[in-house]
Amino acid sequence: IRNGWFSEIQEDLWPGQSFSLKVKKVVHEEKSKYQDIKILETETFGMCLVLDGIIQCTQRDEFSYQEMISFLPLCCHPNPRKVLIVGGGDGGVAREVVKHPLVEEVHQVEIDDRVVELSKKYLPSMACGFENKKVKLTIGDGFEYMKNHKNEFDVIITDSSDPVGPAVSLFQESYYELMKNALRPGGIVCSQGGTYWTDLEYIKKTLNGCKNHFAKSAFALTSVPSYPCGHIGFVIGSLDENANLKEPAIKFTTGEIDNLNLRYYSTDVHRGAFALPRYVEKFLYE
Ligand code: AAT
Repeated sequence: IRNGWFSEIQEDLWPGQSFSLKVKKVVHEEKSKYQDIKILETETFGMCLVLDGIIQCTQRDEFSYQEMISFLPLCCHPNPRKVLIVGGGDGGVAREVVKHPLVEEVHQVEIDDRVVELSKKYLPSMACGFENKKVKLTIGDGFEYMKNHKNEFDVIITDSSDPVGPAVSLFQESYYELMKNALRPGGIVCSQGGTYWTDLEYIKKTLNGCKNHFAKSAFALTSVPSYPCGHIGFVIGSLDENANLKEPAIKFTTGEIDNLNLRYYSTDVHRGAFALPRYVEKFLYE
């Protein structure tokens, strides 16, 4: 933090560029067993969680990411009763997943209990997800957890940090194989996948890892101003060879969307999320 500004500098993942936020106050700072954690109160984006120098979420725009990583896979599944969340220590994805009327049970495995504790204290609008009775939180590594669960979940959402540090394993092909085995028939996965402006090669590698184990796979997008390049993508896979990921299996009406307090996700936004620039479509799919 220099002259009141936090800059998200990460020379390996997004060389030569950085997004900055004007900071009112550094609310908390510590080194946990796994990462450097900062909670910042920003001038215009509300509270912000930073791990190892990378912005994880801000109060102002988190709903775009948390709604989309949750409802894209949930709405692709005709009956998502049991859901697993990997990562997501702020609680925002849990908050979204429990909204879905068919979801009965949510299991979550997060590596760093300090992220959870600090989110409960400083990011209650997200951490409220942990208070729901359907949510069972385990502290541990998502990759290791997956090895011990077979034929259990309908949907697995991987809300992980970027592929540096503890999250690297969650982008590997072997992780997709483990997820396939942890799913029930017809299961769906959705993982944070980066942006095509800086990670196109990496996205292709992750997507191919998914493709090798899932009958259907695709890349979808959402807009998040506080993430690098202002948007982020998701790698989605389905075990159902008849699935059409672009068309929701369950379509909420506008009234239902409003009742669920969804501000970003809608049936039209779901369809549009899979529309990719031609050069990206060609590079990833052809
Ligand atoms: N909800 C949006 C915030 C995140 S948080 C990512 C979470 O993944 C963190 O809480 C981190 O502790 C956790 N995590 C990292 N590695 C693992 C692992 N191996 N097992 C379980 N949890 C893990 C996503 C931010 C995206 C940033 C985009 N630039």
